[in-house]
Amino acid sequence: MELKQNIAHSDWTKLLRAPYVVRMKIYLDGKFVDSSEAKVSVFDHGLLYGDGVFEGIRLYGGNIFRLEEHLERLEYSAKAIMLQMPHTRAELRELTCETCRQNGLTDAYIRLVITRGVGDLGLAPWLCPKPSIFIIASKISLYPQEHYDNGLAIVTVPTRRIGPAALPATIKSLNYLNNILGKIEAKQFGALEAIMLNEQGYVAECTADNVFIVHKGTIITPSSSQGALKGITRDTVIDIAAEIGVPLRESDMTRYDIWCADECFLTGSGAEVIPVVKLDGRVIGEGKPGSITQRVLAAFRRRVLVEGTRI
Ligand code: PXG
Repeated sequence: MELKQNIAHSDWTKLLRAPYVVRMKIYLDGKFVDSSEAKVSVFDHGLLYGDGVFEGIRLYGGNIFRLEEHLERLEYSAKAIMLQMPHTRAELRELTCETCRQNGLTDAYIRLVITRGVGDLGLAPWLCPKPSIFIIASKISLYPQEHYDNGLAIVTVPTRRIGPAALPATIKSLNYLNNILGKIEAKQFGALEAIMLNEQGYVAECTADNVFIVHKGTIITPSSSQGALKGITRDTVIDIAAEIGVPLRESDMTRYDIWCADECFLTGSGAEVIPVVKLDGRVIGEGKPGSITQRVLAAFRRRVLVEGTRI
């Protein structure tokens, strides 16, 4: 497959990492094992069918950001797919912290995954007697700093966000193929992220980020009923808007609303708060990160250092 390389090649390589070659301790089904030993079965239904749920969590300066909210979302995702949680909330909290401690990390990306576990071939989840769980705490590479300084140019991709009747966007499941198709299309257009529309043509979210615009002094974001994940960073931005006194509302959003917005930014545990200055070739606002976006980003960076669960 040939992908157009409009993006500086270095941008992509900076985003590529191979954490599995670095020695680290992984929590896997009851014990901490070396990464070289951390293996799941080819009969795991998480692998065979994408049957499982996960969280992507951040550790900042020894504090896990909004751990309770992530664990709650994980529990809700598991409940929605009728997956038995292998640990209590208290156990998961401790195991997540311990994974960071075992690896001597103070700043990290934590991936917590629960799969349906090992079973015979066949979709039926009852073929899998025991769910499997693993927790990886690894270093994270963010978008290159220049994109926080200058803003991203993104595109709308043809692949639509899966509708809520098929798979509610609120479930953070291991089925990311829809988003991956969006990511591939973004790269073909030379962009690092992409707007995904829902089946009705309204803006849902990006492939791994929520989307916000600022219009005439109000922050606006699509509601989760339009196909947006209830992002933990999104919730944080809602709190920040109240803190800094900027009105915020959830609303249906079309591409037009973004093209004609004064500012646009994306949020996610990986991306944090990142400005967008162009969509589909249209310059947004003045073509540079807007003042409200910068205030939100500054407030976010303050919060992550003081909020959180000490490991
Ligand atoms: N929408 C989707 C589809 C996501 O996957 C978000 C929104 C933002 O949610 P949070 O809770 O993170 O604010 C996500 C999150 C990765 C990675 O490994 C993906 C996410 C977060 C962190 C890392 O690519 N997606």
